Amino acid sequence: MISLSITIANVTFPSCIYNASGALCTSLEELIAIGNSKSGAILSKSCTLEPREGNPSPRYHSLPYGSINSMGIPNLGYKKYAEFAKSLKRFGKPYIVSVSGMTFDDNVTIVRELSSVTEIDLLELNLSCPNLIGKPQVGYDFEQSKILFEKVFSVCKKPLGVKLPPYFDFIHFEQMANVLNQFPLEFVTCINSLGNGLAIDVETETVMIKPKGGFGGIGGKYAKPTALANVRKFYELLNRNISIIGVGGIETGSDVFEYLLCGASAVQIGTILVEEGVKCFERIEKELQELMEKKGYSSVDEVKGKLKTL
Ligand code: RRO
Repeated sequence: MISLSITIANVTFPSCIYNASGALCTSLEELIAIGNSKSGAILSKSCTLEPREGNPSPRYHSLPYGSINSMGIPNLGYKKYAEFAKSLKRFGKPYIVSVSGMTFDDNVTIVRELSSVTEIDLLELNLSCPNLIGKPQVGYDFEQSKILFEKVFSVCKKPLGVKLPPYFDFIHFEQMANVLNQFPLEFVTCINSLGNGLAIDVETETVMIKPKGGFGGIGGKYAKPTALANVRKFYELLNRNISIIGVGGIETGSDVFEYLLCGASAVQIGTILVEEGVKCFERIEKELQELMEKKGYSSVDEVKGKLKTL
């Protein structure tokens, strides 16, 4: 059988396919369900210093080719995700906590505290939540990102990666890559949802979600070409010791294969996990294995980055 196992920061993932932060991963029950599934890791919902209710509902809607959300970081507060670590250890796969502090100082505090919890394997610093009212995404401010990394790496004792927003212009890829290459980052996750999209119900002539007048992050198939481009561009620009994790519109094993070709070491599943539940991991893994077998590949590393250009 083809192995989909990978290693990032000396941590072994039994499969390169796992959940995206935000998709069915807020409560302990949901995290246990991911543990019991074929997901290659357990990644938590982004956490803040204090618990949050999030934005008013409705705040998620599925769309013909994906989803729109403006959740507003509903989560149990970082201390709970630290507490959960012990009971998630038994699943024998990495436990990753996503961090999305409301302020610069909150991010530093949360990273410092979580980095001393033995059973947490990695941290994913989310610089790209598009749904906080009055708060721009840090990932679009290259100078501020650099200042934050300087501080975060001075307190972090765990392998740490960063989740980025989508970029659309080559100069912005270069500016961000230039910042990222200066730090001991273990991975970069591309991409967060396409920020501030708008979905409309023609029948009622109304927006689909309540917060921010209906504006929200777009996920699913709508995001895939942009996500592939971000993975590819960062694969070209980043130091080779920084792994790239792809996320956006993955529904099938063939979708995962495209991400691997672009240079991803692993991928995360968001919208389709919400729609299909944790059984999606087994299906997508099987599809990927069958495709790789048909093409004569036997490991993720053999496919990684092999995209051909014309
Ligand atoms: O909770 C959210 O509204 C949310 C977050 Br933190 C994020 O990073 N991306 C997203 O689409 N929604």
